[in-house]
Amino acid sequence: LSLEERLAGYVVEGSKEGLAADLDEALGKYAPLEVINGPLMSGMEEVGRLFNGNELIVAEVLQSAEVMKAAVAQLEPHMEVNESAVKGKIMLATVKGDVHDIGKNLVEIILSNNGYKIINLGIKVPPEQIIEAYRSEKPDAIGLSGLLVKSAQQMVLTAQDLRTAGIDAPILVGGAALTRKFTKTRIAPEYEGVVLYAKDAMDGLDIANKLTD
Ligand code: B1M
Repeated sequence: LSLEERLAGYVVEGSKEGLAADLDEALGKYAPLEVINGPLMSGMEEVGRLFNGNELIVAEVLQSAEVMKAAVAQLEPHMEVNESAVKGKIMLATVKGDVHDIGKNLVEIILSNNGYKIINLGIKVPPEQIIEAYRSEKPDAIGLSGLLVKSAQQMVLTAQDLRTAGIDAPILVGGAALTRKFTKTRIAPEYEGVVLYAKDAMDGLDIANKLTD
């Protein structure tokens, strides 16, 4: 197997044996984010496909998630750090009812490596908690992540609750079940401030940079 196939394989198999050495080798060829967005993500996509086809159970997907997290942790210190002054403060949360946090945590890494102070509220965060944290932290933007179809709907509810609470800071949304169109037609109309869709973590950084420029 090629290096790329082996890297995807660790995620699919949920096995860490040999992972560290292969990641070191990959760092000689690729930037850390290319390793994540390339072979590791294609492994995750395969896991999603297998899980969808009932060929994997949740416990196995959880092991794949562990491998992904370990890989990201090993790659993180090699990522480019932009030593600029603090550009802004961004709050991140996986919405109520959703436990998926690998994407959100990747967004945290990318933003904090590029001058942002991050308040990470974790997973399954209800709107009340986001509102409370917003009032005490006063971030420049609120980032919402969610991977389930019902999480897209939860973002609509969250936006409504934020508006009712009088909050109009920019909202950045991302996650697999979401689209730019859903963001524009379903979430944005429910909110006073701007609502922007990011397709991945780098896109999230570009948007944050535009917002704080
Ligand atoms: Co779940 N899961 N899962 N899962 N899981 C999906 C999402 C699913 C598509 C799999 C499938 O069926 N094919 C499916 C959703 C179906 C749907 O609603 N349409 C699914 C399901 C059904 C479930 C459960 C319901 C299963 C069950 O219990 N029966 C359950 C849900 C529990 C809950 O949330 N209440 C569940 C549980 C789990 C695990 C716990 C086992 C594990 C998560 C572990 C963890 O996160 N700590 C897990 C995993 C790993 C997945 C898949 C396989 C991979 C997700 C992932 O980490 N991808 C996923 C299938 C898939 O996506 N291929 C699946 C890698 C990550 C880097 O990508 O998070 O998309 P992603 O982030 C991207 C972009 O989306 C974007 O940037 C990142 C890349 O740079 N992004 C943002 C994300 N958030 C952003 C925020 C931003 C900006 C960009 O700004 C704020």
